[in-house]
Amino acid sequence: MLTVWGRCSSFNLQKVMWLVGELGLPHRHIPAGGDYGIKDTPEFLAMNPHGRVPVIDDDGTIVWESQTILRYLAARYGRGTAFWSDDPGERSQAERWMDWSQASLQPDFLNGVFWGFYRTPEAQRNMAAVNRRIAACARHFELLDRILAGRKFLCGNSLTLGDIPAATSLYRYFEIAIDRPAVPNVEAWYRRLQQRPAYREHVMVPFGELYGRLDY
Ligand SMILES: N[C@@H](CCC(=O)N[C@@H](CS)C(=O)NCC(=O)O)C(=O)O
Repeated sequence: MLTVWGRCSSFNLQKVMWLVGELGLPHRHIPAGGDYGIKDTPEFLAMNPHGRVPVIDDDGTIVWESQTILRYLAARYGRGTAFWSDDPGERSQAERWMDWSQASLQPDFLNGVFWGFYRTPEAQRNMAAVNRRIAACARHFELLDRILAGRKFLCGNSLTLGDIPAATSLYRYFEIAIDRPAVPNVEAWYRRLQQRPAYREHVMVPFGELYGRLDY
């Protein structure tokens, strides 16, 4: 049985749970991190020495780092679906978007805007820095808008691992009170994803508990 640890409001847990839902994998979910604690216990640290969520235990195979977990689950359970290809060139189509998201979009959106603006109490916000990150996000989403012209998902007409990290940002990006450019193709992509039960259940999770909180 697959066990997944992490609180439902965790961005990185959401990526994993979205894929678990898409693949229809039987699993047990254990809330951890945030107010649930657990992540600093010796048992948890023995699984992930960084004490971060998500972590999975798949019949004794322990994996941490959300995007490594995505690759693991897709390779283990997604062969023959659009989530995994044994051809390295084909697989790189999705992997480049995963890595771009983690290296470029996530630092600007999740760290710069979501943490800098939403999670930081108003009196402590550095709005000059936040505004630079909002502008960087506008450029990222405008680029995605150009990529998505004439296609349903980032790598073509099927949902792949390439969509998961970037599209996990969409719910928060469109919900928080910041300036955004017009990105009609990104908005159409977001509407398409909202038709997927796994996206609605695991990504569109209200995040009010995180407002003004920097403690986890
Ligand atoms: N690079 C790691 C980051 C893990 C991480 O920072 N997780 C956050 C939640 S998104 C965490 O554990 N925060 C502490 C907490 O929830 O208590 C990954 O992608 O899995």
